[in-house]
Amino acid sequence: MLLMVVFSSTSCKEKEEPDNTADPSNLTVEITLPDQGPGLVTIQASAENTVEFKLFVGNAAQAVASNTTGRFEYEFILPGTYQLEVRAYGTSGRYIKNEKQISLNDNDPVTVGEGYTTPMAHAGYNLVWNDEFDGNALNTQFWSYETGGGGWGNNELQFYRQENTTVDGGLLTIEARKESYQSRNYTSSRLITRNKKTFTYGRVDIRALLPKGQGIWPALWMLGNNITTVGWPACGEIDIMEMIGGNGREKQVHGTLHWDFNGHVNTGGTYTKPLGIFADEYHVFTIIWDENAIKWFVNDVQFHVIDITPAHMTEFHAPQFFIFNVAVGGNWPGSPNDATVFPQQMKVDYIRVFQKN
Ligand SMILES: [Ca+2]
Repeated sequence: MLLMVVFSSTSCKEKEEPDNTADPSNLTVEITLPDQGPGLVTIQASAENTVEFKLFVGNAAQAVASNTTGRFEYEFILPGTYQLEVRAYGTSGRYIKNEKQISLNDNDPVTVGEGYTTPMAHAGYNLVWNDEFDGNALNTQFWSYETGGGGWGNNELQFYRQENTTVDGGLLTIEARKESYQSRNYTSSRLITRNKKTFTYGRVDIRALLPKGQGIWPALWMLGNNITTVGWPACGEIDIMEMIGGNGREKQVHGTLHWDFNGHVNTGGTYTKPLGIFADEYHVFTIIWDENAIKWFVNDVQFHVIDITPAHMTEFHAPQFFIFNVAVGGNWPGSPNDATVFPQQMKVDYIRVFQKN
């Protein structure tokens, strides 16, 4: 990919001194990215009345390089999103600057063919709804966006936007980005099927590739469709899959129920991969939910079951809708750190709901 970026300048004063020397002007910057992945990024700046150019990378206070030609080559080792700033200094001592964010993709992304898959039919069940994420737009007959940045009850750091969701190549992608928007420092997406696709009981298969990194919190889950009238947790919550990013935690996913029993109660189980992490390949996250119990599976291996027959668990005998989201930060994962690579993506290959025939 040869990406040429030209952008306009803003003016800053570094020194306040009356003088008869020249201020710089007309700063333009062209950036050339590697064809694929991280590597050598070339920056060519030009400006008038300029005696020196400086390149800044990330939040560092010191320039990584300076020269009189405006041409810089900087090697990026890791994939991620980086902030670049070029300053042009005039003989006046004052400078003008350009800022630009660049994204360098992973050289070797996980393909949809890697990892476990489940069949389109299960004995004793009918397929009652599925979304294979074909085409190139989210199907709004099934899904709605929930947007906003109020912390979502968990002091989460992201602002949820429609712009962070794409459907392409048979996949739904939700991307968590490090970018400032509406006083938040991260953006992501949250999708729901409320009032559109709700179910009581059945087998749910969701095939997904999970993101990774400290502070990243992907979730595939359900809430009672009556949440707008009875509130949470009286609506009930079925967490099919939650993963908390960060060292040592990315090999685990959690399946949990939340409900009301004289206040909020919850219980759940954890599955730990014998090798690797959930970002290495696709997995299928399944619940089998009937009148008596909810069972959780990863790649058809059951790791937890909860009896839902007690009288205080009426929440789990009523329609629930789906929620897919990638949160950033919050009470459970904690905040991202310098090692967290952005952007991060959760990719969903399909969701299929089966009910007993
Ligand atoms: Ca698909």
